Amino acid sequence: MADLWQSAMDHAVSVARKAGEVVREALQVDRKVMTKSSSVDLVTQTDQKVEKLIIQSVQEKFPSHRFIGEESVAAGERCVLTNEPTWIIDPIDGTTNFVHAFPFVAVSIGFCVNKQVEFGVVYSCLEDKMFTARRGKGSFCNGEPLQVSDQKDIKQAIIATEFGSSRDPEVVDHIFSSLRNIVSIPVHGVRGAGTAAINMCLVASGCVEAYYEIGIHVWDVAAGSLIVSEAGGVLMDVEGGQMDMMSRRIVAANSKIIAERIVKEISVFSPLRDDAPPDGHH
Ligand code: LIP
Repeated sequence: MADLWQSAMDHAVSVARKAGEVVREALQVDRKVMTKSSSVDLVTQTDQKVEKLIIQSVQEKFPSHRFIGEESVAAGERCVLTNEPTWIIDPIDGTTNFVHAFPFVAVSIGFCVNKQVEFGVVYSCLEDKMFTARRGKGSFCNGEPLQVSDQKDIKQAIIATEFGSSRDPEVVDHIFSSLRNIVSIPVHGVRGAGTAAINMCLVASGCVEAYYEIGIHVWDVAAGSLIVSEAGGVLMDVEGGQMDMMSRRIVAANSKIIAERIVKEISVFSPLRDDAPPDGHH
């Protein structure tokens, strides 16, 4: 099996690079925006085109594999992770950035077997940085090994987070309450690249000590989660305990100490799970 997954990973890297080319070209022409769950949850024809391109190319090589894709789910497909080999795809992570030409846009491809991420590929296509991780084999950026920061003092840390794509006043209150607590620790700074995948690559690269967010989806974090853990980092739920990829909540940090410190400051809420049944219960 090990060799099979290696060839799947090689394929993921090459298709991510191709997808990145399409994204780069489209940045010049396709800025026609549509909306999904809210007026700030954006999608473009390029998201849909790139997801199709990736799925078709993978299907040709691995016809029995399954897919969870951001735009396929938006189009009504169920988001269910089984034990079968499954490709979890975000064709453009950072769609809002793409629409505004803010220069952090990623193609994110995670690959799970038995619900465990076997490899993750995040291509930051405007920076031309290819982040990769294979379970048990480390994380890399353009072939160079990655290592999380060794800073354990939260007061010397930079924390990454996002404002997300909900403008529900209650959600906004939670976001600002967490942010206020964290800024007031005080930390060195708070940053956000506008994409979960790139924020996680920044944790893996040692540029920020942690990233947390509530409201992300499995396709935003599947690949990045392995890139963080293979670079020596930890993943946690926002209430502590094990991170659940379908829960739409994540803390990714350089260490358990930093993750647990962040958890203390997060104003917690629970969005509808990615794998919630269509009748919409929590
Ligand atoms: C984005 C995430 C980001 C989050 C946004 C959005 P998209 O993904 O990466 O962290 O704050 O709301 O979900 O929609 O650009 O793929």
